[in-house]
Amino acid sequence: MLIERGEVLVCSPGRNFVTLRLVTSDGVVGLGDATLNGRELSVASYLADHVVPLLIGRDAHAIEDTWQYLYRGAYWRRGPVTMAAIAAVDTALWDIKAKVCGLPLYQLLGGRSRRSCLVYGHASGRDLPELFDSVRGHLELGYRAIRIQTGIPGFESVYGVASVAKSGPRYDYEPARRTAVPVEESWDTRAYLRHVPSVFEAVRNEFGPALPLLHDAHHRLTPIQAARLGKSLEPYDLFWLEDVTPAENQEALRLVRQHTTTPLAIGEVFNTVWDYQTLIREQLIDYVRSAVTHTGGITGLRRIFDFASTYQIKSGIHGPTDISPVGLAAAVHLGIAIHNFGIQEYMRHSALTEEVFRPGYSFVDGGLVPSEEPGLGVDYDDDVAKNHPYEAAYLPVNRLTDGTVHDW
Ligand code: GCO
Ligand code: MG
Repeated sequence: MLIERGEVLVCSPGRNFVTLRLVTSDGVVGLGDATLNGRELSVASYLADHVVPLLIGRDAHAIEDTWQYLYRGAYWRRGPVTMAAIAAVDTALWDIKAKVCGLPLYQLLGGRSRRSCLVYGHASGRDLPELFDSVRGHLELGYRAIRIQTGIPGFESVYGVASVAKSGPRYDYEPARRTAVPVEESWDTRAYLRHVPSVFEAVRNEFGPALPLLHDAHHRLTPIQAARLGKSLEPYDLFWLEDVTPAENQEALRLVRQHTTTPLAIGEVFNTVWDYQTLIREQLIDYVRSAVTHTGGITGLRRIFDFASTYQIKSGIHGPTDISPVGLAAAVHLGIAIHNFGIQEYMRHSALTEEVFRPGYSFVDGGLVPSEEPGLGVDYDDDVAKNHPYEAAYLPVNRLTDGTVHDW
């Protein structure tokens, strides 16, 4: 069974998505997600100009060989654009193989290790009353673990908090804006560090000790600031504290780790197992945050999880709305199969997105359950998609109050 055709599909049902569709000589169709928020067209070009032409006529079953061919064979290896493109090919080939076998994809990854993948949702508010409403809304929807983000007094917009108040429980903060240049936000680390512990104290007082709570510092702290934050949050028993430092400096986590027992999660901007080498070998983190979409697909992420499992480090797959339903479906198939599953991020796509991508996974009792259809269990509707063409959008740029560019 040979790969006969590859189509790169770009659509924007409220936000941009890049999808690869591979079609075999037997007419079997596979889908892969290649969405890289704010840089979508670079991956679309990498796929259309440099990858799809190499796939035509290749054995559709040779997943590992194709992965190595695209990774080692490119000479210029790693990086988010390359690894998102490889991810899309890899995921589409797994989708095809599972369809040919007539099995849901997780069966090819070893079968079920659990009934469902526990997820966490995103509660946010500019202040405590708004945050509490958002937490309650999530609990009513059935969430059993919740990420907590709030505004910082004196700051207009802060990462993870919708800039306009939203009614209803759905968390639909999408940081990428459809503007010609990125919007700019501002930041003060000292104000943040003073504020966050009081937020968690209030949430614990209101919602009790049992609810798993998470928090994302979004790469903004130095190692010593991160250590202080981890320590100050210890009384509130976090499930994890995410991306405390810009972790391309893996050794920085040694200092953080020496000072706090708050569990740490890192990796949404990582692309390969090499990005985790020190973090995993020295047991500097507790959860691996990568997405199938950004780490070379199921093949690439499985490699990272297997390495992590030898150190009791668990999965925490990145699942914001910029991972398409195709990428999320792949995550759920992988998460249900691996032994070292931790938790899955689940923000919920808009109804319009789910009209373009018809996902077969379901949200039951606070967890995601994969589709039982052969393959990934996601269909792409070209007719709906063509009414929603690409629109340029950027993630924000962050500045300190004196104007210095800071990590966003
Ligand atoms: C998360 C993330 C996202 C990112 C987004 C960037 O934890 O889900 O931090 O919200 O900001 O994926 O495109
Ligand atoms: Mg994050």
